[in-house]
Amino acid sequence: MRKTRSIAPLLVCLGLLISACQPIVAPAQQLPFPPVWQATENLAAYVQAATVHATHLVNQADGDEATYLAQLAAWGIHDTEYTWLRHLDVDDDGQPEILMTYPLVYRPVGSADAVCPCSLSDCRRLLIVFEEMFGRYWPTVHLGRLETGDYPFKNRPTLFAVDDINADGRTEVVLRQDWQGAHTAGVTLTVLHWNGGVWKEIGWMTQSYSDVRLIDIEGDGPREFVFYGGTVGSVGAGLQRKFTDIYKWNGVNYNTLAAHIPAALTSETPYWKIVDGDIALFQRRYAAAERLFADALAMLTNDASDADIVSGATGVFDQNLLALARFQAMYVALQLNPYDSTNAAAHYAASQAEGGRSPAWTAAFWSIWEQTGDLAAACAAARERAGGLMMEGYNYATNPLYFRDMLCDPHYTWPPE
Ligand SMILES: [Ca+2]
Ligand SMILES: [Ca+2]
Ligand SMILES: [Ca+2]
Repeated sequence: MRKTRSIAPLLVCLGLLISACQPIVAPAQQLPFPPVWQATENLAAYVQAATVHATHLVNQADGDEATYLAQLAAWGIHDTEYTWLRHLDVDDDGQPEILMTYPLVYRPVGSADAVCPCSLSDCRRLLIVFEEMFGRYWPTVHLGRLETGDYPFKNRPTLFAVDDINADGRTEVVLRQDWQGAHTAGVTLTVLHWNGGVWKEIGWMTQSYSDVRLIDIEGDGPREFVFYGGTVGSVGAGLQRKFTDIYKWNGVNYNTLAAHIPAALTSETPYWKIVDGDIALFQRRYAAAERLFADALAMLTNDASDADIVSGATGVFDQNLLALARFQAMYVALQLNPYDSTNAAAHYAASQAEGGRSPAWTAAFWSIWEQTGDLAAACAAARERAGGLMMEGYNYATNPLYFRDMLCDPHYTWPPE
């Protein structure tokens, strides 16, 4: 009892002390809403104000991501897919830095609405690096191309990777920016390296509608960037398909396009079946070519498969594709069976029944071949008959192709796009 009575005043005193000290130990400082950028405002001034605000924010959160996100949420900013703090040693000095993705709140030109808060569909961000010194976080460098460009706030950098991706023993920072054009969206990657004084850009790559991977394809150490996509998002772009672009470390940067590979043999339409069939012919892969031309014929002669042909393909376009597929099927049948023309003759007969342009080309070919067995001379006759006609349905995303270049062994530049 005595003992209890003796420490009671002490507890009261201690309680007073703690409550009195609380504002000093953990300041109940209320941060104002982030600075709002207006389109007419000076960019540098905004970035400076935002950096000051972000510095208060990261120190108030004491570098804690959950606290940081909670503060953003309290302001009504729910960009949690991209907004975070990362503790990473980006300059290889053994001490982690903080990389903060900071929401850029802006007011669009001509908008009377006060503030458009950052949302997932249209969120602009700053990426800021903080160093820890003397128990506080200090801003160092802005990453990305924020300070340059006609419309810098189109930049939306997020961290794609922080690692030694080129196997030189130093850390790289890879930023990802998702861009949105008039009718096409895409992704841009920027590779940055801390050279001891400034961030150096050692890679810049972009592709539309892209899935991006960072993998070491050959297993030799440095990783490659593999982009799969590349289509254009407008009706006027016409028939397209995805392709794979591979960017490789060349000892200096990541700007070397090491490979550009159409998504061969995954042709989505009769057109691409035929193009891939021609590629297979060019490679002397006759069985693959035969299958691809047969697939194209099946799609073009079966009404139920018309859904496979993208909207915008006209009846004339389909007829041309049918003529090409028929001719090429006949040609590859002769390549596969030079001493048995049964299959080729069946295609020849079908071509005469199907109408369109096919009868003329095929008849020119067939008469020469029947008389001489000379494929080259027969092909030359067919090409001459095709003349200067080009495929209809081409557009800005697809190089126009001459029929004569698509007959027999292809004569156009690979890969056609
Ligand atoms: Ca460091
Ligand atoms: Ca490296
Ligand atoms: Ca590699």
